[in-house]
Amino acid sequence: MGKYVVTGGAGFIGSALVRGLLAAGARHVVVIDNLLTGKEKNLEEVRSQIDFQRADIRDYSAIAPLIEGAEVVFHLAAIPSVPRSIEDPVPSHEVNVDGTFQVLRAAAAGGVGRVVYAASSSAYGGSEILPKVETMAPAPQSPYAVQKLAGEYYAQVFYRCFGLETVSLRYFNVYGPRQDPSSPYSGVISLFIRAIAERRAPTIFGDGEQSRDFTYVEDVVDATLKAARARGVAGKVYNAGNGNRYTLKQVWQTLERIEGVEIAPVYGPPRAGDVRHSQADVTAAVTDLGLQPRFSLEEGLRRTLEWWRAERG
Ligand code: UD2
Repeated sequence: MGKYVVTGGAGFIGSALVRGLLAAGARHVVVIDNLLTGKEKNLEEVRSQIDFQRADIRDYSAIAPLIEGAEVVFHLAAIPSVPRSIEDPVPSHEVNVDGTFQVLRAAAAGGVGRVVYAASSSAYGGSEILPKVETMAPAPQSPYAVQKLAGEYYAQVFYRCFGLETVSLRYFNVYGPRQDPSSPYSGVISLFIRAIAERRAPTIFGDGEQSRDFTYVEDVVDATLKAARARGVAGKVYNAGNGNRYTLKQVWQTLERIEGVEIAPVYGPPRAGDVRHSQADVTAAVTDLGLQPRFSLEEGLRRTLEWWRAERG
């Protein structure tokens, strides 16, 4: 087996992917992370099995030698969050667009076998039609959504113009262990998990009837590893979701049921750039990649709660 590179490998999803690669037998895993949102702690028990490189994806000369000759580059490094991209658009633009360009450029120059790019369900934006199918016209409604979509377009163009094999996976609201609730931009489930564990009320922005295809991190890791191996998928874009859809109210109620408590949420104003409903059509990913989501929302929430409690003793 060759060299595998994970950009953003110290992040929430990236560190789960690193574990997935090692479990699948990979022996040479290079992690590129600038530790802006990632944490070395996320890689704690696997640290000795990987080559950790603190580098910024915007810095071509730093990343090019690390990427050169890789069998697969998993490009997950990004500054996530819709509201963050509205409040502070420059860093997210630079990392998500310019950084992605530099990773693709280094991969093309370095003879990389394939790049799997972590795209986002936010590309679909406000379109009313559900579920969201890859053939729909994108309708991004935040800088973050535009940035992740630009990365997809770049990935496709690097295949068409430079022959670099790329596959983009539109991740749908991923949650699970190691998702950090400590920032105001944290994913909603990480915030809900902390709230229920501490017996506090969560804040819901809007009426709580907005819905998401919440996807457990191990399912997304599985999809990502499959995208690295699948044949005939170069230059394509796939949904990596569950195919389900839950409102925020339903997620909170599920947590209340699991924990056997009742805590009324606090409601705040709706968030700018927020998408109303999101749900993946996974037909293409099932057919072409062999996608096989295994975790129901309840099972995923139980596992995430278990992790939260173990972490905090
Ligand atoms: C978007 C993408 C997702 C991923 C993510 C990265 C969509 C549909 N999804 O997630 O695939 O790329 O960006 O950041 O575009 N909320 C609350 N209370 C809170 C926090 C959030 O009510 O304390 C709401 C928020 O207004 C939204 C929902 O929860 O309606 C989900 O928010 P999020 O930040 O977890 O993720 P989202 O959907 O922006």
